[in-house]
Amino acid sequence: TRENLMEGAMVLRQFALADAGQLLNDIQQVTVQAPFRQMKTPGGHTMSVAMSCCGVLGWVTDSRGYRYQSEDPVSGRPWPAMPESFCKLARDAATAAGFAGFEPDACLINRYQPGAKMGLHQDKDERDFSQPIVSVSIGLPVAFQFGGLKRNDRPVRVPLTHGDVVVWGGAARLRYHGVLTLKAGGHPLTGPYRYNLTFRRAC
Ligand code: MD3
Ligand code: FE
Repeated sequence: TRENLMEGAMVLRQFALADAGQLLNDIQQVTVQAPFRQMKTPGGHTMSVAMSCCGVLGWVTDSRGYRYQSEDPVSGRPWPAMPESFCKLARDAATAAGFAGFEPDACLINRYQPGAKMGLHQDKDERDFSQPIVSVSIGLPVAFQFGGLKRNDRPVRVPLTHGDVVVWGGAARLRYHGVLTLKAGGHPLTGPYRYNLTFRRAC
């Protein structure tokens, strides 16, 4: 099913359900080469979400700031290539949401453990905000927060569950958003974790 969360934000419920096993295999392959790590924010805090990346560009944060770069700072090597299963899903979801021609060059892989969360923020490290962001939820469910264009705009809560795909474009692209604390649980495919893949056109 396709539901319009708000202008520009399309939820494709369970769009990735049939692909979840393949996606998890490919997450495993990528993270052998670029292991999950908890990065530091410019303010010196360690993020509770563990991250890895694949594709031509990866998103990183450290004491110098937030940015995209072509090397994994842990290994000094290029990020692993984006698996075909990732790329195909991102393109198909974007097309289904009205963004045919989306060619992501960056995929951020977020891994939430119990207690992990992501505070309200905007995604604005990319060059072209006319390009959408595609996000894929795998494993444990979580409550997602979708706010406005100002940090103080009261967010709405949206549950995101295994297999859900959201395409954020147009008027939704610069809205504040975040993820509430992951509650402990067990998922048949991911155990204690929630994974989120975010596909972007960074440059
Ligand atoms: C709404 N990740 O990595 S994905 C992120 O579940 C991030 O891991 C969350 O926010 C996660 O930056 C949420 C959903 C998402 C992604 C990008 C957006 C929602 C968005 C950009 C604009 C508006
Ligand atoms: Fe974000």
